[in-house]
Parts: sequence; structure tokens; C-alpha cells
Amino acid sequence: PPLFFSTQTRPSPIPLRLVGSEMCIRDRIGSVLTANLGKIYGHSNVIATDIRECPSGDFFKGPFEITDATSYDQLYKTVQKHSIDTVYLMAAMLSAKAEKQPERAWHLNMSSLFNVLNLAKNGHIKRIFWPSSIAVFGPSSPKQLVPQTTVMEPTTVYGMSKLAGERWCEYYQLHHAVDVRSLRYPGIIGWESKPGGGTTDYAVDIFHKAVQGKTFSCFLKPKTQLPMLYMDDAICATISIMGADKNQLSVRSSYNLAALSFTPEELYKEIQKKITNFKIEYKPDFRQSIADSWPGSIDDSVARQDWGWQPAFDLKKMTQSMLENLRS
Ligand code: AKB
Repeated sequence: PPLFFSTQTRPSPIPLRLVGSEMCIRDRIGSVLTANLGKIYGHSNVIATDIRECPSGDFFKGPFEITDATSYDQLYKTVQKHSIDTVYLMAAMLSAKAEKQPERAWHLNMSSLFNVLNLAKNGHIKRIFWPSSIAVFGPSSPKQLVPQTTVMEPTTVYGMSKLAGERWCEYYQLHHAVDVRSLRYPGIIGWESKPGGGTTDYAVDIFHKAVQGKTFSCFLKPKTQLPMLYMDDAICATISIMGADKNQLSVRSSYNLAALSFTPEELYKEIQKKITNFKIEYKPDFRQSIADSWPGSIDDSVARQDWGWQPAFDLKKMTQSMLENLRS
């Protein structure tokens, strides 16, 4: 993908990756994205932030700034200190956790977005990536191959915040020429860190239990189909859309993104091909109703047409990669 250069004289396309409060350790996509952006632009050109000190994990090697993404002033100071021109705002409280803390989730998910949109509107940064989610769809949306534009009545706090965020992204692009780009991430599966507060995170935890030789207790029913995306594909899609010519982009709210869909039963059987004595039990909890409100599969033809999206990992390849990396 083409490199992004700041307007500074030095070649420093410094994207600022923001993570939410408790998202530092469990911010899986943000951690891996930072490391990948560092490989492209140079680790010293990618500034990672969180509301508190992150352990010196191996997921990024560049500068780190303690920054509260819900504070405009703190964001402004970090942006000015490092001459940042591109922000990847990964701060959010995910679906399951947000149902337990609705007002805190709304505050984190919305105020961080407004802060970054206003930094761009006020001319302090040039470009923004902001992740939306399949959570924007609800029970009245089509269940299979849900289209880019359809009925969207989310029944979760997280989904409502992401739908509202999409509308604001399009509004700032239309009224303030803010270059903000967004993807509706499915459930993201990666080996790089532990599962977080998401409903799709069962599909991460199951691999940890499999390699530990433990029985996996699944909080969803066996035939609950959900759209998923392997971490490598999520990173590729994020870097690709940020590298696209903005005249290619027909969608300025958020693009549908898809790679694979599966049920816990299908994932378990795929893992069992490699770990034959692996056991699963099903104990559905409150997260079942969240999953039931989401579609089983996504139509991402608009993303494929506009900026050439093409996933690389299917269920077999993802399972193999997860097990190999977790074992190593
Ligand atoms: C969640 O499960 O909350 C997230 C999502 C689908 O956006 N992984």
C-alpha cells in the first residue's frame, strides 16, 4: 500500500494508534496493527497510546504515550508533540462488556470518536481510521449475506454506538471534508493476546483451551453462526482501505467486511481434526441473545469492488495458523 507521509519535511507518516482504557492488553487488533504499521513506516514513526502504562509487550517497539482518548486536550497534546497526521482510533468497549456498563461504554466509544473527528475538522490531523462492527445490524436486518445498505436496528449498546459513529463519520466527511475511513469488523480472531469483552471472543478462547488440553466451555449454542475474520486479514483490510485513493471510496459510513462464517460446532470440529481428544461443552449465557441479534454472514461485494478487498484465510487455514502460533 502507498505510504502516508505527514506534511512534515521528515518522512514520518506518524499514525497514532489509540486504545481505550482497559483495551491496552486486550486491544488485540490495535496491538497487532501498531506492530504492522511500524514495519511499514518505521517503529519510531508509530506512536501507541493508552490511558495507562502498557506492559512493555512485544507488540510494539515504538514510542508510547499515556493519553486518555476521551480527553480532547490530551489527544491534542500528543498529536502536537509527535506531529501526528493519521490516527487509528481503536478505543472501544466491546459488546458483552458494554452491556454491563452501558453509560461508560457509550462515553468511551462516542467521546473518543468525536475527539478525533474534531482534531481533523480543526486541521490538526489529516486522516482517520475508525472501526465499526457487524454489531450495527440487529434482529430486523437480513440474517444471511446482509447487504451494505439495509435495515439497521441494533439492540446492544455497542451496536448503537457503532451505528451512531458511522453516521457521524459520514456527516464529518460531508460537512467538514474529514477523511475518515471505516470497516465493519466481524469477530476478529488472533493468537496475539487473550480474548476480550466481545461476544465473538469464544472463537479466540477455544484455541487457548485446545492447546492447553482443557475442555472448552462455550457461552454460545453449537449452531450459532457468526461472521469472523482472521487477524492477518483484518490488518490487511485496514491498511488497504487507508491506502486507497479516496475517490475510489463510495461508502463514507463504514464498509461491510467478510471472510468466513462458522458456528461453534463447526470450529470445534475443525480444531478436533488437529487435536483429537479436545472436548467442548455448551453453556449459553447472556451473550447468546447478543449473538442472535447479529447476522450469520455478510455481503462485502462493495468493499471488493471499491478497493479490492480479498480475504486470504478460510476456516482451515485460520485454524492451522492459530494452533501453530499458540503452540509455539
Ligand atoms: C464483539 O464481539 O463485541 C466484537 C464485534 C463483533 O465487533 N468482536
